[in-house]
Amino acid sequence: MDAVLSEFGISPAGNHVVRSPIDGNEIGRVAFDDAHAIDRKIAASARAFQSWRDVPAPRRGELVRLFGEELRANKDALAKLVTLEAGKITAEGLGEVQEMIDICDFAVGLSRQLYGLTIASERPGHRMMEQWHPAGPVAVISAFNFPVAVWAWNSALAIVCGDPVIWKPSEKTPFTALAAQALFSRAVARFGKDAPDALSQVVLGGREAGEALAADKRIPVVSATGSTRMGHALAPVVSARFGRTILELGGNNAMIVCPSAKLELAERAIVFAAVGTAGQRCTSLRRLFVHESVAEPLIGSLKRTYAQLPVGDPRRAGTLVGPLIDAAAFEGMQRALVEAKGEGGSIAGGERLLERDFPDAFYVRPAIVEMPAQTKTVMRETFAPILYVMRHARFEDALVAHNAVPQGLSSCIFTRDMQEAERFLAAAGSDCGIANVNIGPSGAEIGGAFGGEKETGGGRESGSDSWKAYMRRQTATINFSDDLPLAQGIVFG
Ligand code: UN1
Repeated sequence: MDAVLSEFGISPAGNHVVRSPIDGNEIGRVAFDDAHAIDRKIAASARAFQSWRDVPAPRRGELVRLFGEELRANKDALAKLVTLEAGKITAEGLGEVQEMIDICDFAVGLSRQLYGLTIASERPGHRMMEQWHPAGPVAVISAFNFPVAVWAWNSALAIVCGDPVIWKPSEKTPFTALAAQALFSRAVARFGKDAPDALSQVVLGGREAGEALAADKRIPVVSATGSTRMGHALAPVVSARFGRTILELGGNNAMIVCPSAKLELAERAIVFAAVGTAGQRCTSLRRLFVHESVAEPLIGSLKRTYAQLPVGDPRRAGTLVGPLIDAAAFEGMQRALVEAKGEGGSIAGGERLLERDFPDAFYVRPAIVEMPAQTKTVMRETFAPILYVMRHARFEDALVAHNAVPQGLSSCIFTRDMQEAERFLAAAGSDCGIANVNIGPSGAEIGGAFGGEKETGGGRESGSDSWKAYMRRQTATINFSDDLPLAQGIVFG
């Protein structure tokens, strides 16, 4: 471990113990930033903004290009850290770093495409346009489950948009954050003097650190990923000072399986989405609505697959399901299973595994829970590999149930019936930010805007025109005539 850390120039020291979910052993210690340190970092970020906003955007893109090169060169080492700290299997750790590389490429192109509109003016001899200026320091608060990719979605865009970044990673994954920051610093060193100090900084800490960033007027944009509860606490603090939030909160993602679905495809999608990352993605599949005509073969086959899933050390080749992040995650899962049972659920799997080999880590067999209806427990997001399965007879009923939960992140339908697919994507269809046909709900590409509605928070990160959230819009009108005509044809004096 120390060898991996020293590769990134990190020497662990401090009071906060960081443990690996793989075996519960200490990885190292870090020091949290106190209120003074956070204040200094915010001040440094505000200073960095003064010069970075003047650097031409394509030049800012060059820094992100160099960062992408560092990520490519250090992909394996960074992915290893993701596995150690977050417990992801190797393939998913590598996939996470690949997302970082992809968003860097996207942002480099974007650095030449921060387009505004030219708008026809109603006044003669006038030109009206919309321009996008850097917004200012952006705080990124990220969660343990995507310890580096989500920061990269935000920061690659923010840097290109002219904004310095202050990053508060999860206290469960600080080393991965420090490593990513070290790679960014290497890119800065290669870039040259026009990158100010403190363009990207890490703030380590718990809830108070996040609160300090949320409350500070010098930070116009706060992008936060985590639970809906966290969002409820944070959003009012930011909006009370008229700051802007980009929120990516809870998901309770579903799949509707229709009679015409290709079941082998549906099953592969279900397994990847429901048990990948041990069910700890925002986009994990949690609710399955199966048409009664295909329920028996699909559920039967799923149960057989689940019973044989390779659960274990995520570093070992062949493992598909690594550990839960900690004891609290395990307890949350067991609580949900007990409640679901009380509501009439019939449970397969869900038990703890490998307790003897790893007494301080929490491995589980992913659970399939057949529910008589969409109960209270099903409507709640439990961040663990539990798949609630419900049967339906009518597409309309499945769609209503699909949209009946408070969250609105990702969704999908498996069908080869064009009408069902289109109805799912239509205005009265899925109410989520992401809606897929014949693809599971997780594993979104970076090119699309990522985020969701309702309690998911409404933010959009990553691709499409999400960059606009990191900039301020200015409507500028220029009079090149010798007159002063007023808008709305007003004659004044
Ligand atoms: C998250 O879980 O917070 O779509 C992000 C996916 C990944 C990102 C998930 N690209 O599953």
